Amino acid sequence: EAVPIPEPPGLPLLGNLGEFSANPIDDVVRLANTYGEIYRLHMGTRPAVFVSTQALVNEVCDEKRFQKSLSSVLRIVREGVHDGLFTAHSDEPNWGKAHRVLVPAFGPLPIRDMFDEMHDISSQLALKIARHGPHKPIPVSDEFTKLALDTIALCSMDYRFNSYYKDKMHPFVQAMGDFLAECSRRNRRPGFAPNFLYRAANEKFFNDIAIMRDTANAVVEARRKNPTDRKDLLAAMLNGVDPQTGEKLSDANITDQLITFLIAGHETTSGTMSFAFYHLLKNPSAYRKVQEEVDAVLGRGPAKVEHVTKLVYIQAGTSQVLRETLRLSAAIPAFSVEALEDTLIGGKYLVHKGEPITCLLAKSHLDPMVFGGDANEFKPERMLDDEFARLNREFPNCWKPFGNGKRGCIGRGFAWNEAVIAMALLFQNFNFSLDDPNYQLEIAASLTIKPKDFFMRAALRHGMT
Ligand code: MNH
Repeated sequence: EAVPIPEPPGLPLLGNLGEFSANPIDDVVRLANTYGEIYRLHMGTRPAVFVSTQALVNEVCDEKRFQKSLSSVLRIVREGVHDGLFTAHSDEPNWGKAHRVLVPAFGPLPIRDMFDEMHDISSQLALKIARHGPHKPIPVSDEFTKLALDTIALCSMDYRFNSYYKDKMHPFVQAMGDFLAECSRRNRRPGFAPNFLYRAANEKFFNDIAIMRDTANAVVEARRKNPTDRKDLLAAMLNGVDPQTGEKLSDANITDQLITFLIAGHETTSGTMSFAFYHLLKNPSAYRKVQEEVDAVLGRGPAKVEHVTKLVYIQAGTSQVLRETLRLSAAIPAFSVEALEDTLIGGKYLVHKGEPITCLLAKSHLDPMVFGGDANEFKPERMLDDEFARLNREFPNCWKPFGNGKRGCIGRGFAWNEAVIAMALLFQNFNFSLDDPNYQLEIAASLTIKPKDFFMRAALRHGMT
């Protein structure tokens, strides 16, 4: 009954490593286009299965049979952040402990309370754009990276990177980008390659990790010097007691968590916002609807916390745009699980206990069985609440940009609020246009994706609000 899983031909020892270019996501999508709903590669000697339809993704999202896998690139990321929340095995004690201690800090009420600080950073971006004037090409991904890094650090750690007041990105951003890129390269390095061939790269890898740890430790240091009664993420890390074990997080674990949150909390949100602007600038009717929604909710007055929920519920506006953006351009374009026991998936493909199965969102989010013949088009209408609910009911796990189950994203509400506030402020104040009307989307990929060399312009609609 078992049918063999297609395997592209490879070489001894190297396996299929020859398939990979500088943009591994493009490569695995290309292989899905050739080999279909499931295939297996050999990363050197390590097997790796890739699934790319809603039906197979749905099956492997069953937490009774599958769990989050760290056999893929995340096993390398662990060298930097160990058993931090993102890279811990589900059965490692520090995962449960940190999960219980940190989840409350990202609940709806704490996030609502972050409005003023999210607004603060968004206004910095708006003022900067206004002062540069309508002819300045805005490097979209860079500006949103600053927004997201400053926002996560201010809201959850009361720490100001003040990225908009600096010419260069904070060294953390460079170190993080290089670290993630190196993780991806190491993941595609043949197992037999002797270490000395990579001496310079290895030195830089550990130096980048040190820069990230220094940044995290500076944040903790700043808090210890200036005690507050804020109830933010950092407070939860420093003072929180796990109800189950009665223990607090260790200092080393706090460093791991801070780096994890600084990385996970800004790479993805900035990519999502950059893609949202890309899709809106390429789709004038969707752009118009967001504009109308923002004008209807905010008018010319100051943005307030009550506006956020209204922007989330009005039809075919900001919220649907974010959902559709995360479908077509999921900032984390794949995540991996593994079977708890050898098992058949799709009723016929044998996968082995522990071998990573990567859910290719970049492909399953385009499944024509779910999204129809226009699956590749940007249509926020399909994300209206009723339609979105129907899709998720009829095709469970068809939309997975925040990962799965108990290992799903802890910062989803945070990211959503941040993006809605920033978009509201930006649309209230500016008319945006493409810097190059013929811009063709190119993807810059590390563990997350962003539009590459993407520039827009912004003209004030009226005086700043
Ligand atoms: Mn987030 C896990 C996507 C914003 C912190 N996040 C995940 C996963 C995905 C994901 C996918 C699961 C990865 C896996 O299975 O290996 N996250 C996103 C996206 C956005 C995002 C698309 C924005 C848009 N994430 C954020 C923000 C924060 C954050 C903002 C922090 C404030 N995410 C996390 C953490 C985890 C995670 C921490 C790991 C949770 C766990 O495993 O317990």
